[in-house]
Amino acid sequence: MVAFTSVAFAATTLLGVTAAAPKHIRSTGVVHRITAGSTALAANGLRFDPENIVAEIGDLIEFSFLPKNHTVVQSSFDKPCEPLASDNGVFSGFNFATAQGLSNNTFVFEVKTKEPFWYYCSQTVGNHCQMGMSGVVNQNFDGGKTLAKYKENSKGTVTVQPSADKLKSQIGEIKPRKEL
Ligand SMILES: *[C@@H]1O[C@H](CO)[C@@H](O)[C@H](O)[C@H]1NC(C)=O
Ligand SMILES: *[C@@H]1O[C@H](CO)[C@@H](O)[C@H](O)[C@H]1NC(C)=O
Ligand SMILES: [Cu+2]
Repeated sequence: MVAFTSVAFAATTLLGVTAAAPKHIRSTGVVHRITAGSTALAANGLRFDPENIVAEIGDLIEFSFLPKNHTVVQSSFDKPCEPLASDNGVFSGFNFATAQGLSNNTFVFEVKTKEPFWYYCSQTVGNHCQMGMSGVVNQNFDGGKTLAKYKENSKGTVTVQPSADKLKSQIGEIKPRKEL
């Protein structure tokens, strides 16, 4: 095991793969569970819970969905309620509408960098993103780019969908939800 680890490390170094974007990520086995939609009346249900988490490379982020019809879309800090310009961000698709209780499926993706990962819900009926339905993984707690600021900047924006196909998910997997 020790020998294998050092060989793998040496190979990685030779290929010049940086720690920020490793080709093969070693899974940590840690799963962070986030609920899209909340039962807290104060936010009218339009929240991710928890909405600000710290995760390591190789951790999994698993979203479960409460009513109503939420999504997860990766975004930049600078353009709230819009997908990444590169078009290769995480998108769950509108695959988790539920009338009552948690949806049967979850959306799961792996943490690939320690850079802040911003995301929002792209449901336009009720303007979820503008109402504050957004979150972050690995916020930089030293700077001004806070989740509170992201939410403030969301007001007055127009939500953009990552794809014309509303069901198309990318950079993540739809998996059956397991009762804990
Ligand atoms: C969920 O919302 C999307 C976007 O507003 C809409 O196209 C879709 O029909 C909705 N699905 C359900 C089951 O309500
Ligand atoms: C979720 O699973 C339950 C139990 O298998 C089933 O009765 C229900 O119809 C499913 N809901 C949806 C929206 O598919
Ligand atoms: Cu939503």
